[in-house]
Parts: sequence; structure tokens; C-alpha cells
Amino acid sequence: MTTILLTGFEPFAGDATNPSGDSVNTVAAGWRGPERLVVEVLPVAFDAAAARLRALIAVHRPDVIVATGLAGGRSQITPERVAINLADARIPDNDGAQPVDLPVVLGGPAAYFATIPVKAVAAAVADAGIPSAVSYSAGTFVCNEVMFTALDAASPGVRAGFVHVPYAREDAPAGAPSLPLADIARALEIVVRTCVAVVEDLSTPAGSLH
Ligand code: PCA
Repeated sequence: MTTILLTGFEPFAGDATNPSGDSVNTVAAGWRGPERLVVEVLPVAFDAAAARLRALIAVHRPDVIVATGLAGGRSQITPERVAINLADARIPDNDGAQPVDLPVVLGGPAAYFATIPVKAVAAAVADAGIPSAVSYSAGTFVCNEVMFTALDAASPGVRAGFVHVPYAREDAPAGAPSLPLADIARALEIVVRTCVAVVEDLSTPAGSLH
């Protein structure tokens, strides 16, 4: 049976909620299979999140790994194309750690590309009426750490990637772009279903000019 690992994050940086963690729990509550869905809300802490993710992968041996997190300031659901081997934290994580200019994996490659079909994912979410686009930077905080770790830990043939989501409208700081929490959850279910169904990504033009 196909096993999917879907993760979100706990709140961080003083926020009361994190739409990624809330949404993965919503997806789990409504999941009707036929695949086995394993859902986890990860700590926003470099070492603890990476260790937890590696343990989940070792225990559940997922065929598809979709990690998700909040990108406050973005207005769209953004599948990430690339994770870089760099931890450079502008703020301390929830354990008080603030790595600067450190590799995620010592001796690892400079970067990994997502092995989920990022363009097909963005197209499927947009087709459902929810704004979505491929992103080319997952940053250098805990989300990038988790994406890099997932791709580093995944066995050959496993599809793994990361999706950043905007603030939930219900909890967004004044003036920040946001989407209704229900749309974020709906989008993440579409993401997961697309990652299971689509092996070859679209070759439509995307990219960014800056
Ligand atoms: N977003 C942060 C870490 C946790 C989260 O939800 C990030 O983008 O790195």
C-alpha cells in the first residue's frame, strides 16, 4: 500500500497558530484513503525537526513525503523546487538555537531538487481556484532544513518535497496576505493527491526573473 507522510509545523516567532500544522490535521481528519496517510506536526527547531523527520521516515517508510510550513508574506500556495544545504537563522528557533552559516548535512550536496512534481502541483491547486505558484527558495530556516533532510533521507524512488503556505485569514497579522484556513487545507489535500498520481512533472514554463 502507498504510504504518504504529510507534515506541518507548530507555531513560531510569537504567532499563536501555524496554518501548516492546523491544515495537515484537517487533511488527516477528512482522509478517506486508499493510501495510508501519516500526519505529524513538527517542532520549529532545527535539530529536533530533522531528527523527528528522519525517525518518521525510518519507521513508516513513506513512498511520498510532503512537508509543509508557513511563509508569512506570501499570498500563494508555493511548492518549493529546491532545498539548499545551509542553515542561516535570522531568528532563534523554538529551542533557542540560531545556527549561522552551517550546513544542514555536513558533507552533503549544495542542494537537492524536489522530487515531487512541483509544476503539476501548482497547476492542480490553481485549477481548484486557490492561488499557487512554484517557488525557487525555501529560505534558510527550519523549513529549508526539513525539506533538505527529507530529500537526504528519502530512499531512491521516493518522491519528496515541501510546500509553503500563506497565513490563515483567520489569524493573519493586519495587512498580511492570507488565505482562508479551509482553502489551505483543501490545497494540501490536492497537493498530496497530485504527488501520488503524477510521476512526470509538467514541462510548462515557470521560473522567476529575479
Ligand atoms: N515556517 C518556517 C519554519 C516553520 C514554518 O512554518 C520556515 O519557513 O522556515
